[in-house]
Amino acid sequence: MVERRLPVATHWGSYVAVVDSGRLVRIEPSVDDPAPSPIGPGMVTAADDAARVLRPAVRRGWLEGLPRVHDTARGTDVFVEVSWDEALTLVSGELRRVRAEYGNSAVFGGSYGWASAGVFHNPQNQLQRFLALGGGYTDSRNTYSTAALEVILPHVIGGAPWSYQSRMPMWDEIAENCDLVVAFGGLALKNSQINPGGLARHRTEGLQRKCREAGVRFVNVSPIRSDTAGFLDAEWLPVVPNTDTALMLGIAHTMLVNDWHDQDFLDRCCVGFDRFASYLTGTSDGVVKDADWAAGITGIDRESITDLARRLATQRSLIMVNYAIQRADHGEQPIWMSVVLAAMAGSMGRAGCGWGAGYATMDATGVAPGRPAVASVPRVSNPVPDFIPVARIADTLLHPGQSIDYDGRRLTLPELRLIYWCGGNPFHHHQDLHRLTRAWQVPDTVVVHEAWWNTTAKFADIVLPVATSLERDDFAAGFSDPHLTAMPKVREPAGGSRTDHHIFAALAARLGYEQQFTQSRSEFEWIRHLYEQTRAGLGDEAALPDFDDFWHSPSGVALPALSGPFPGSFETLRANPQAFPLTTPSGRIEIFSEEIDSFGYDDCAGHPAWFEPAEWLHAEASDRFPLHLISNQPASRLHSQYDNGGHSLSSKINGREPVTINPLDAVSRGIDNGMIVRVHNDRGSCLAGAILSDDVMPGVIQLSTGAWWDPAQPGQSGTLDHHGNPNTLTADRPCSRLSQGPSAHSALVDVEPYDGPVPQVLAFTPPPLEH
Ligand SMILES: Nc1nc2c(c(=O)[nH]1)N[C@H]1C(S)=C(S)[C@@H](COP(=O)(O)OP(=O)(O)OC[C@H]3O[C@@H](n4cnc5c(=O)[nH]c(N)nc54)[C@H](O)[C@@H]3O)O[C@H]1N2
Ligand SMILES: Nc1nc2c(c(=O)[nH]1)N[C@H]1C(S)=C(S)[C@@H](COP(=O)(O)OP(=O)(O)OC[C@H]3O[C@@H](n4cnc5c(=O)[nH]c(N)nc54)[C@H](O)[C@@H]3O)O[C@H]1N2
Ligand SMILES: [Mo]
Repeated sequence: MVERRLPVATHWGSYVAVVDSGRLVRIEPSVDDPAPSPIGPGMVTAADDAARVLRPAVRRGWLEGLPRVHDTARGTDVFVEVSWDEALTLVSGELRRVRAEYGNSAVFGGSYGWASAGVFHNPQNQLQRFLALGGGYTDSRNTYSTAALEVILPHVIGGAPWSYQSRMPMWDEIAENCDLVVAFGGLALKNSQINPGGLARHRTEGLQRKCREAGVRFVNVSPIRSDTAGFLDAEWLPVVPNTDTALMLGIAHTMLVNDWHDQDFLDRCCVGFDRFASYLTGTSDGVVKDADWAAGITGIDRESITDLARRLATQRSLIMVNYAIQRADHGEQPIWMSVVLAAMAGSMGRAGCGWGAGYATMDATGVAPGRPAVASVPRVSNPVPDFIPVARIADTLLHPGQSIDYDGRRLTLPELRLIYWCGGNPFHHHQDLHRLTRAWQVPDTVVVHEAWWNTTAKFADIVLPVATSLERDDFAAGFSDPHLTAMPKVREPAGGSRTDHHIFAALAARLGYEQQFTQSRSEFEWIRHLYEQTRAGLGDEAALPDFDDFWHSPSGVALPALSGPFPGSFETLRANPQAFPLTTPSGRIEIFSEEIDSFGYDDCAGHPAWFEPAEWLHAEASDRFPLHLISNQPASRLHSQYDNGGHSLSSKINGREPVTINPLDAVSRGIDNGMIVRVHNDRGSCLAGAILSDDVMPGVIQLSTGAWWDPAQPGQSGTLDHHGNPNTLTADRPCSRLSQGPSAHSALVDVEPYDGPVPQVLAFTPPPLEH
């Protein structure tokens, strides 16, 4: 017996794999990590569970040929296991046919999803390189995380969509300089377990503690109390979901009428405050946005609003917004309005104060302003110009040829014939899975690379089994994490699984461009090459070890820290707006945007404004569906990843996803702790296990994302989900014509005890397989 200890890097942190005679025995926290995530150890049992895809498989109806288009059998059919040779011949043949008959834009390679850590094996990069070399594909733009923010912020503060990350105060600076943090959507530590691409150490909790010890006061504006850690002693303002904009307007009005606002900063560094002020005072629309008005909408009383306005304006303050508040109908508005509020409060551009987004949504934001560039698989420019806003996939399939608005442009939705998904799980992540099921019947062919028979694999035509990140060599470089970690393979791929790269190389060989795809490098040569390229790019000062030393170093290597001020800094703007303009049309913060105004949208005006969401607690539909569904990120996994892992499975109640309900709402419905309940609306229904808690405000229920969708009758619209995926209930409605982003957090439901026979959860059971 030879026990080996090898480093493991994941989106939820770094670990050590203990391997005995080639068998993965356990995954231990890394000793360097002060707050390791419990998700990692639970990966071990999933590695060989019954849900693993072991061989290429083709849906029988697809193999038999007809009907393929508008095929209602997707999601319900038997799969036939085939050899790799046969599978690759089918996929390459189908790509060739679709390209020849319909053109390359008929191939959808948008393939949104988080996949796994690893610089080389990034599946989207591999897929898009493969498809681009073959003539191109329809791409997707923006993310499910922050589509509204990504589109609105460049208009308001300039810069690239994600540039705010290096322009906002870091936790260290907050501890040193700030008195008051008001966090819209809170600062849930459960979310800071995660960082895209990996992270060497979880630092957010320690940094939050440091702020508290330094005396910073926190206000949690959120429907859920536990969105801030207990040690922060935060004041909790339970806000009616989706009404943050109204609350901020009420605060802004209070600042304005009391003359608490920073007129000097507004004059020198912003444009359009006058026009916005006439909206606040009601001159432009007859509605005074005062604290009473805001109280009526938000459920926060007038005194609290007034008090918050005074403290924000008179103390050294920081306004934080999370991402959830913009995954909602009109999600652009709270983001835009939060910038305006920070500008009014006089804190923008002062050390450790002002405005920032996404603190504690990942371990990187607010921890480090970025990291030096790391080489990645070279992108090939896509010859097809077509793209869709990421969350408009069902619209595109259902309404090809239709035009939609997007950030001042008109887009024509392309006709998609072949969907190629690799590294994402749309049957977890997309809103209204019933509508997605209908849309999924449209294309000729759906190809999916997956390691497990999750719902997306079950709804595919051709499933190619992939090696997991534990089953291949790579190295990790997390988003903003100044660290590189070697990821040597800790076990052999399960069954006949292959890496995504291996699959694409074999397909490229059949299609005649293998050499362009692989550049004649083996996988290990690529990894060495990308590391050495990174090392050379960083130069002598970074002094990174050579590849062989790096590869054998158990805890990886640190990259040099970046230091500011960064382009578009609010500090330099405040100091000298002429010398350091922003890249907005005016060079200043745009409280009024002539550009957005010129788009003429009825759902996104020239300045931030309150629009009633389509679904919220004061909507008419709340008579029938009186509870607002918050489908936030799960504490026990990353989205749907490792829902079959030990940690997530241990969080289930009677095999179902937990749903948290306020005792007032539960008791009036006869619901007890631990009971199986049915959550429902007109779009669908699911079972879940009830948890009663005062942490969730009355009128709100919380059901995290990511339980593998388990439709009672797959393929049938509205069917009951036995497991508890909230996207069986959410609406597939764009935030607005500006961003076309997803609006998962605008959904009304009701909940009742479930009295029927308790069905078995089949989410982790493969479909019927034939050989
Ligand atoms: N209702 C509601 N819905 C939401 C949200 C919400 O707040 N509410 N949040 C949204 C957000 S912010 C996001 S980011 C999305 C997340 O949506 P996704 O990113 O699609 O979710 P994941 O579960 O991370 O899916 C990743 C998939 O890739 C597979 N995978 C992992 N590694 C590899 C690999 O190397 N190769 C291949 N081929 N596959 C791999 C995993 O098995 C998994 O099935 O969900 C969105 N959906
Ligand atoms: N453990 C874990 N961590 C994760 C992820 C994961 O899957 N698991 N996913 C990662 C990803 S991809 C992303 S994008 C980030 C997402 O980061 P966020 O979007 O910030 O996270 P969520 O958990 O969806 O939401 C956080 C809280 O926002 C509050 N909220 C919802 N709607 C409203 C509203 O209208 N107003 C107010 N004031 N508050 C509201 C809810 O109470 C919710 O608990 O998290 C990342 N972190
Ligand atoms: Mo996300």
